[in-house]
Amino acid sequence: MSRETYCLILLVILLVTRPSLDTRVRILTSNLFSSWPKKVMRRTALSGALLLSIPALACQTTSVANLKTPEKDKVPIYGYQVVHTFPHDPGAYTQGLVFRDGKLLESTGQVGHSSLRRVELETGKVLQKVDVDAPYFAEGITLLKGKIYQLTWQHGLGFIYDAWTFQKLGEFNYQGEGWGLANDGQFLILSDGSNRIRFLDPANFEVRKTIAVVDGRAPVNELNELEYIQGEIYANLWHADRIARIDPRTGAVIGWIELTGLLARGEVSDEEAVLNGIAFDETNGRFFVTGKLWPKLFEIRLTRKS
Ligand SMILES: [Ca+2]
Repeated sequence: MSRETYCLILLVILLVTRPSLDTRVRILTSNLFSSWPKKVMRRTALSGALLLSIPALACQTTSVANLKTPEKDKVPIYGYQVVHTFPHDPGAYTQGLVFRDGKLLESTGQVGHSSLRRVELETGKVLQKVDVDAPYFAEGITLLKGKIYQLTWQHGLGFIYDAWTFQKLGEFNYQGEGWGLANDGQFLILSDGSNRIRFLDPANFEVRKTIAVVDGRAPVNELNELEYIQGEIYANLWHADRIARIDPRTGAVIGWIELTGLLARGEVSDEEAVLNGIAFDETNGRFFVTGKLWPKLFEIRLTRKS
């Protein structure tokens, strides 16, 4: 008999007999040890129930452990195919990227060069731009219910803009650093360079939930630019040619996208010109990625590697 079958049978027996288990064990011990004092018999009955429970608990623990291990080992790895290559402003230090209504929205960083832009996908032409003045270093952006939210790196200050006019509507505060930003239609989803992702209520910017991103048991740190795509969080990792696909309920990494070789060697020279920027065209299912100071933006299709 397999261990699983044994555990199942034992659990069924326990469930069926549980309400009267104490009584049955007492009758049994009473018949066997009728001459023993009542106090001793009661102890024997309880010990019997405990002894029967221990294997069941052991079975349960083993089952949960068995469930976790294969999941950890089975995180799929994806590669890519380039569908289209588009021009991208090589002066844009990309910190936030969104696709909405046929255009890209982009946030660029570095003090004195920070901005919010609307960009034509096909040409890379900047159609609309508002500068973010020093001392602020702009970071992630997201568009939620007609408003664009933009983070700054180390000032704990965010800006809110009208999504069409780029008119500034307000500001908000948050604890710690601001790196990437996305939303799930309800909450702002914020990364801060650690493995922590916070969910902020856009009504008052209070933290409603925090998840710790882990690959198996290992924390996945330096989470950068984000995108919420079809129920998952996609996250760039700073200085890595890979994107993590994250379960927003648990923080578990449920897939890796390997993008090594996407931009040919020599196309950028700055060591900070790293992959950063994920956007998704919900209408047509198109997936876009670029990097800081990259001259190109790519539409890619994911391929399963393992
Ligand atoms: Ca994004």
